[in-house]
This record gives sequence, structure tokens and C-alpha cells, in this order.
Amino acid sequence: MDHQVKEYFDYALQLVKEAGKVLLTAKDYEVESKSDVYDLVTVYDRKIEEVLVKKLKDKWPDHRFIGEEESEVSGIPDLTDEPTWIIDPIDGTANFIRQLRMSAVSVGLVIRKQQTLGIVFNPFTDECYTAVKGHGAFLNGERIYTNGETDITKSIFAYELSLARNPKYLDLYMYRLKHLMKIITGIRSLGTAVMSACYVADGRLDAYQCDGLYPWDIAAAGLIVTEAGGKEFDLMDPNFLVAASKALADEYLIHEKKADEERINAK
Ligand code: LIP
Repeated sequence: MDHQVKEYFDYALQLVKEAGKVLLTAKDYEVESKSDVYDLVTVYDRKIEEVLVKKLKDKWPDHRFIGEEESEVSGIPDLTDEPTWIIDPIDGTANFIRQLRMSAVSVGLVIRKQQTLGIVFNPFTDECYTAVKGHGAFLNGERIYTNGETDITKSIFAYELSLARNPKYLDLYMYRLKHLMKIITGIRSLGTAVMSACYVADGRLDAYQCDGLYPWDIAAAGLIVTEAGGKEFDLMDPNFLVAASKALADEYLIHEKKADEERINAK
């Protein structure tokens, strides 16, 4: 592994572990809504992002940052060729507030627009997923692989309908859900994009689909899935589909198209 990338990885891993452990002792905090009643933030989201950015900036002052909480205030910065750390301080904030133990700190590093490393740590289950481009994906240091499933009828999807809250999209997503329910083995909705994708990476799930996501939901977990052998995806595409195999992703997209056609024909 490139010496410089290893230095980035080792330092970021230590920071993410420290940040995650803070969540284990969280208590008596206020919850605020951001863009809407379901879009929640706590002092822990803001503080963790602030500390991660500060510590990384102190070490590498020229690096750039895209963080969920700062982007909420100042907008999402453009992705440049410079080394850019993409941070979700708590993915699954609503789960965290409700003590569902399904939330993670997520940090990815993108260099020349290429995903270089990804770290996702769920402190509640002590699951730490990591990947460095070209060097595989790992769970707590053990190499992981997707299960390679290609048959949609045998698959369990993590499926999140975040956009269905918007009446403009509700009907579209109901059609897709109805169609999918008829053909696949099961659906789960975990409330965290990064953990859903990591469970595809280690073969517990077959695919994860969610529209309307942001780079901080995708940067680290996406690399972990591709390094585990899963389907590739575009970091800046808000419609996130990861799957155990490209064949499974392609089959899903065929069914998504069919569902959209059924809806148009029903009108
Ligand atoms: C959330 C995701 C969740 C998705 C939501 C949201 P947050 O991130 O992880 O799975 O459905 O749209 O983006 O707000 O908990 O960091």
C-alpha cells in the first residue's frame, strides 16, 4: 500500500474509533430538526464532525472537507482534485436518538475524484468496516466479500423510501415497492445508508437502494462495497444502488423500469 495512503488510513481509523466511542456515553442531549421534522440533528453530530475536521486539518492543512453538518449550513462544496475528506459524523441519527444501536461514524477520502479509503464504525455493535482502494474490504480486520447473489428472487434488499415523504414521489415509490415485494425474498429498512451498504459488503444483505442521498452517505460505504466485490456506483449520484453483483443490480433496474411503466399505464 502507498505509504502516504497508509498514513491517512491509520490516522483516520484512530479518529473514527475515538469519535464512535463518544456515542456510547451520550445522554441528556437536545434534538433539533433541520430541513424538516424527520431530518434530525444532535450536539453529537455537530461536535463529532467539528473534531474530525479539526484534527485532520491540523495534520493536513491543504486538505478539503465535505461534512454533512457543515454542508447543511454552507451548502455542499464542489468536489475538486484535491484530497477531500467526506464525513458523516452520525449516519442513522434518528436511530441514535431512539437507541436502536444502528448508527455509524463514516469517513471517506477522495483524491483526484477517486475514492481512496473508507471507514464506517458502528460503536454499538463494535463493527468497523474499512477499505483502501485496490486492497480489499474488511470487517474488524477480517477480509469480507459480498455474497455474489445474482438471482433477485432469492435476495433480501435493504430498501429506503426517504423521498416517498414528498407527495410528488409517493406514488412512484409505492409502485416500485409493490412490484419489488412480489418478486424478492424480503425487504429491510435499517435507517442508515452506510450500515445497509456495509451489510451488502459482508454478504448479510444482497442489495441496498435509496434515492436522495448525499456524498457523505456514499463515500466510505460505497468503496467498502466495491472493494468487497459489489457493483460500482457514482459517488455524486444521489440514487444509490449497491448490490452483491452487477447482474443483481441490472435485474433490479429492469424491475424498477417495469414498475414505473405499470404506474404510467395505470393512469
Ligand atoms: C440518513 C440515512 C438514512 C436515509 C436518510 C438520511 P442521517 O442519514 O442514513 O438511511 O434514509 O435519508 O440520509 O441523517 O441519519 O445522517
